Amino acid sequence: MHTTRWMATLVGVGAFALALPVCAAEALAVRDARVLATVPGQGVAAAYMTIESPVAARVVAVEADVSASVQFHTMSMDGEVMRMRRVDGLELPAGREVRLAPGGVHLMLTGLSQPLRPGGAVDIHLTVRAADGESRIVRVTLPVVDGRQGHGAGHD
Ligand SMILES: [Cu+2]
Repeated sequence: MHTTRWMATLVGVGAFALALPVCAAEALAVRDARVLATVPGQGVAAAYMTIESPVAARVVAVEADVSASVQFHTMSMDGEVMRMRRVDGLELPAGREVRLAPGGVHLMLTGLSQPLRPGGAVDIHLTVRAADGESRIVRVTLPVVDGRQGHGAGHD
């Protein structure tokens, strides 16, 4: 009689509720993602992108297949010397663009296992933790672009 329909409604509601956090994390918008090409012998590469999360979240870890580790760096001038400092993660305020860009916060791929050539691409995985504790892994494909800004110079 009515029982079957009632059950179906319950299942529907349950599935919708479960899907919500997933949808929120999947709506993470990543734009202008790219990694700078390297020259032979260069073990690090800088990567940039613009990230926007609809909910307050934090990028707690980043991994790439082509590098031993991926770190967030900040950049600042110390007199005439550009200094980079590793930071632990990246805050994503709800609904606000966070720009990783030359001269500011950026991603650093360290311990590269291969040179990065213009025209290629690199996959990275962002572990994004929402304020409610829900974690998601978001894959981003970074095209390798020619970068002559000499970013690697600030690194060993
Ligand atoms: Cu750096």
